[in-house]
Amino acid sequence: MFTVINECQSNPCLNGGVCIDSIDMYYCQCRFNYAGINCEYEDYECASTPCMNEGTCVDGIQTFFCYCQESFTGRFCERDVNDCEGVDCGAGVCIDGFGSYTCACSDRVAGTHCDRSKLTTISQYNSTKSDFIVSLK
Ligand SMILES: [Ca+2]
Ligand SMILES: [Ca+2]
Repeated sequence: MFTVINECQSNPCLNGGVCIDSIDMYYCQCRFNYAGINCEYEDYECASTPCMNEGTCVDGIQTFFCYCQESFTGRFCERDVNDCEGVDCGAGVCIDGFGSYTCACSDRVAGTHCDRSKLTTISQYNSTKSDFIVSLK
């Protein structure tokens, strides 16, 4: 004589696992991606801090997602966004930065986009300066 006890009655299997009753014990058939006697484990894929460049890791089922800082992209935020894309530096050369760009201008031009002639700038400067000197006299 033995008493039949359904060990599954307490619903021991977590995360949607299916309980299989046995003699004096039970088994949990875990759903995909879950493990442990009671299907209590699901891997924390963010544990290895896979997101680079201060990206934020969000754990998923057997995967993770990286939310990147504005100037980075890619699955691991490993790639720097090319901030020079679509930028016209005129006679200068665009230098990509982190969330910004710089136009390196040639000797004859100036301005954020190398769109001002330095010669104009200097003559403007000189006229302003002479006006200033005149006003002092
Ligand atoms: Ca996970
Ligand atoms: Ca960049």
